[in-house]
Amino acid sequence: MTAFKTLGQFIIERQKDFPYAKGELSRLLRDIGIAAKIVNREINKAGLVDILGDAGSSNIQGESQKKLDIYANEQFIAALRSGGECCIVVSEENDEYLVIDSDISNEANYVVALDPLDGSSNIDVNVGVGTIFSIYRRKSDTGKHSTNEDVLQLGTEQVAAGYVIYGSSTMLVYTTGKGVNGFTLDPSIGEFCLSHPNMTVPAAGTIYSINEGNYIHFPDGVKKYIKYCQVEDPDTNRPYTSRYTGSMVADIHRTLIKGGIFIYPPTTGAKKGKLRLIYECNPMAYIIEQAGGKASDGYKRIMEIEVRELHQRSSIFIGSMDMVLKAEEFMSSFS
Ligand code: AHM
Ligand code: MG
Repeated sequence: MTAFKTLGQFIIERQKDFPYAKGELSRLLRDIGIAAKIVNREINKAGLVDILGDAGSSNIQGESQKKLDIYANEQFIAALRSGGECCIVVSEENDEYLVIDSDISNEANYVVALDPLDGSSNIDVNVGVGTIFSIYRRKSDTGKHSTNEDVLQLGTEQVAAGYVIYGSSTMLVYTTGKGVNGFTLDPSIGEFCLSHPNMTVPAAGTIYSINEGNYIHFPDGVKKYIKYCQVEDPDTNRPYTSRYTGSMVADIHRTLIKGGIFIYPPTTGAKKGKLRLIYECNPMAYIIEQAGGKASDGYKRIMEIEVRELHQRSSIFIGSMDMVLKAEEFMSSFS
């Protein structure tokens, strides 16, 4: 009898919690777990093989694609394709959404949105990177063509979301709307094992996480909130600590465990910030809300933002309830 619980065992145990308990979502999560292990293996040996560096092509946002971005994208899509539960994939690395096989013959009921390798510019310097995923139920009937309705769903319609962090250890953290659980990969047995059950984000944090290099381009509300974080006040433990890795997954993972706020605000050059709503902001918002935290664009709930485009961007203020509420106060008072 093993003392630990693997991701596979946990998913099967929790199957009864799922809204459509036919085992499809369980299989989908299992497939994502398998792809994560394959990507983890490649990332671990990134410095050893000729896989570092640019692949020479660009994605739709004009960012150069790293070889590992492309590799991770292919692995996740291949796992979703062979698993048979996913009909459409939205990926940061693909300009259009990808219909798995023919959408008319496809009986699969789930849409998956992916950032296959977030923070990939950090690979070259051995800082943690991650995969973010978001799962929706298909809206169109099986046997019919998929539509925009399937991919442009509100964040509140997510049935599951999670991330994998390839860091000092590799972890998979996910929610299906019944709390958040974290699993650490044990490389000796090749299994994700439940290590962080029922994760909750501390309501009051003391860490703020933002790229302050962009300070002069921030709106007044953000500038004044940063100054508030830096003011001396023993009652509120200020000045707060600043931490920013440049990998959203790593920064949110720290926020989930230690509390704090992660901000990617609007800037003068990018009115909606940088991060993408469907496969970065919404899944992280779902996880943090499920852990008792809050996710906002500075004024309103991330998961209620209307989704008009596949690669739509949104500003994000996410983390400990008290810190996000305070940042929102500054946004509405000064912006
Ligand atoms: P990516 O998906 O192209 O890797 O970009 C997203 C990343 C986030 O992980 C991170 O929080 C942010 O971009 C960092 O951006 P910046 O360098 O502007 O601070
Ligand atoms: Mg990303």
